[in-house]
Amino acid sequence: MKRIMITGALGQIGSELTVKLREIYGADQVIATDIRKNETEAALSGPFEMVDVTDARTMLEVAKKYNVDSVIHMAALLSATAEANPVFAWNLNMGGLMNALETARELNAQFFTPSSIGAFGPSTPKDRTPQDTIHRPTTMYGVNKVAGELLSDYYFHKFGVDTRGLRFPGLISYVTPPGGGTTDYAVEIYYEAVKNGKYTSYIDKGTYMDMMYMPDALDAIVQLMEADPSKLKHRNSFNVTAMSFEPEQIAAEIRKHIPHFEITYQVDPIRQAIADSWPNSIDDSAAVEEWGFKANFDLRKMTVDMLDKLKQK
Ligand code: AKB
Repeated sequence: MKRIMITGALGQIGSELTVKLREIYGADQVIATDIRKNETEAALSGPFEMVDVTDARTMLEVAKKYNVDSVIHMAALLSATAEANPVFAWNLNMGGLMNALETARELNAQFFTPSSIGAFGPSTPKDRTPQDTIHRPTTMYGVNKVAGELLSDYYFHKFGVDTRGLRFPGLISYVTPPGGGTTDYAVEIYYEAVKNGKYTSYIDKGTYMDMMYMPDALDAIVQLMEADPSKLKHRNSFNVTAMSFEPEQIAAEIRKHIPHFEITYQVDPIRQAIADSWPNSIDDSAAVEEWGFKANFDLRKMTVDMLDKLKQK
């Protein structure tokens, strides 16, 4: 029976992942941790502990208290916030990761942490970006993600920690809004479409980025954590994607349901530069071959579900 500790459990991915893992493995088996508590299902439906990921001692104490055998490390700053505060981003993203890896090593626990399409940079091939390719990111977030992938590989080779990871694209969900990412426009557009029938995009038309609907991202984490380790050649981290689109395409899809929906543009140069340095689309064939990754939602299916769920909110 798994006993999992999640850091950043009340964040964009963590809040839904915690609930899903509790459904699969049992409420008491999943220890949610975050720097502060709120009144959400993730915080209230099972054990919760306050953990600042830069505080190694408390993290280890909590992990030992519950005798966890898996550590899922989600706490991190996203790309735009990291770019606005690079020193803080380095300390939080790298310090937090190091503490979480050390916790996993001490407890001989399995380990997962997400990487991102942000691990790629302007010199990376832009279309169908391969699994193994050039990584020269030009953002602090990207530097953190590449270093994180390498550090996770190091903990596997040096200490035998069962580290695993995914390079996530932009994740879209109606549950917990993201904060401080470059791909956040693809979430905001649905909220604004339902609320006001219009959206001003900070990402310019013609800018393609990979995206995925949250249920597919959660399934991918569970599937990779359960995958047969002997089949994994790329532990940290697998390219995964479900769709690649630009703002006009998502707007056109929304218009099928909200015909008067309007998109206008007020480009944010910082987030646009980040988006321009990332791939247009990535190749996820290693994830498909090594552990059977498959996304169920494309842009059409995701749009139907997002609008439906947001209208009910
Ligand atoms: C961001 O935009 O920073 C994230 C990501 C793609 O890693 N959503």
